[in-house]
Amino acid sequence: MNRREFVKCVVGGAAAFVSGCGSAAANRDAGKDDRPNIVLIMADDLGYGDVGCYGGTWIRTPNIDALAAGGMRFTDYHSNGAVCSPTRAALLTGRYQQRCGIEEVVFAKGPSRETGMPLSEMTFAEVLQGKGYVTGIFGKWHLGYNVEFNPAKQGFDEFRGYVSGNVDYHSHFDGAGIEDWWKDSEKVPEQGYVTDLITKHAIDFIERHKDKPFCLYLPHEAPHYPYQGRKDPVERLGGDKINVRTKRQDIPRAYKEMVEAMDEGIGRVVETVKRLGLERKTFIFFCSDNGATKDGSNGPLNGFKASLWEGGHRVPAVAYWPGKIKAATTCNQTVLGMDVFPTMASITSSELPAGLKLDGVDLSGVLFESESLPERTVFWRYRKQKAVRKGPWKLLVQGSDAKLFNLDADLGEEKDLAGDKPEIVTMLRGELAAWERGL
Ligand SMILES: [Ca+2]
Repeated sequence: MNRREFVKCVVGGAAAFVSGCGSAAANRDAGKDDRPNIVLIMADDLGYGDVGCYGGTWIRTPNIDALAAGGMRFTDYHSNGAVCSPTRAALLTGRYQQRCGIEEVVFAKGPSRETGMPLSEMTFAEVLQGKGYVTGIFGKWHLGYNVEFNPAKQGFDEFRGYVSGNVDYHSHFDGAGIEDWWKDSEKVPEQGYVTDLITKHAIDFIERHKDKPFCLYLPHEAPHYPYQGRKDPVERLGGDKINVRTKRQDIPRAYKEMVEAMDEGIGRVVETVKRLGLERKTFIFFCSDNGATKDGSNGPLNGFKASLWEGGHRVPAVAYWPGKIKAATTCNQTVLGMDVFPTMASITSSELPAGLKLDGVDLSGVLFESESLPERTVFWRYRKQKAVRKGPWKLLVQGSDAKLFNLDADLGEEKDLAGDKPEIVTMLRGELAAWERGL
């Protein structure tokens, strides 16, 4: 059975492939469905130092901070990629992005624009759709521009948003000057500030589906450029009349406003979940898709977006589920974006199609029982850099150069221990080579 047949079959309720599908549908009819909802919120280029509960002081993020105060804050969470598209591929598929060929940004210009995540990939949305969930994505896709790669083809019942890496927050033109605002698999323009549109559609989705199990994916644009607050002018008018990067001189002011608008939107989404009485049956997870650029802050971390120093991929992440996740807890275990899919599958008691092997691991024990994950080695690869992580050790490889850091003692990656610990370097190099061979 291929992936398409699996989805079709399960949606049709004909298969015993996903357990409990038929009885769940009956439950839904009776209005007593106790399957938990999922709300997955992801910021774009938000750094460790851009969020209050991570020690950031220059931007106010009371609503993200409130999720951390009422749930679990991860100090060692990493995006799988150091840039947008690779992280999203891994998040959606639960596997290293290298496996589906999304190692680089899917760019708005050039031959890259014609590419996208292969439809043969199984996404969390497809698995949950098969389990009877209503699935929605509002915000940024960035896994293919052509309609053949649209979220509607990858398990999402509803989509409002854009398929490129960034759009003008007001005019919704992408970096190539092409209008980029969609309703499902059609371009349908809509007036409004991107961050507020995402929030508006999220609330509407929750209200419409409050009596069914839903999976809501909110990939925000903030604080990715173009740097535009709610009252800032349009920068892209379409065609050649664009500035791909803003030329404004007051970037910090705009950046701050963008994060605060997103934080406010997150607060409104959480408030909606509470108002509808869904708080104790909704798993909310917030994260960023890579580290901040030099316009933001990665706090104590070295490096920025697009590098494999910690500042490129160690990012804020918070899990919230009152009654299930203890309030004000901190998780110091190494966790990656690709772990979100298997965690969702576990929480929703979804079985994966036979033969689908995920690289991520189920975090339920960590979230609900304060358990430790089994020891594992994890990997990053982007352009000329590769990184390996095992326990406190991180190997950062660039060409023939390899640096070794003990992140427990040296979060800022300042003291290279490669010369002192050659045996660890050799071990991690061996694991890296084996991982690359297995891709
Ligand atoms: Ca990004």
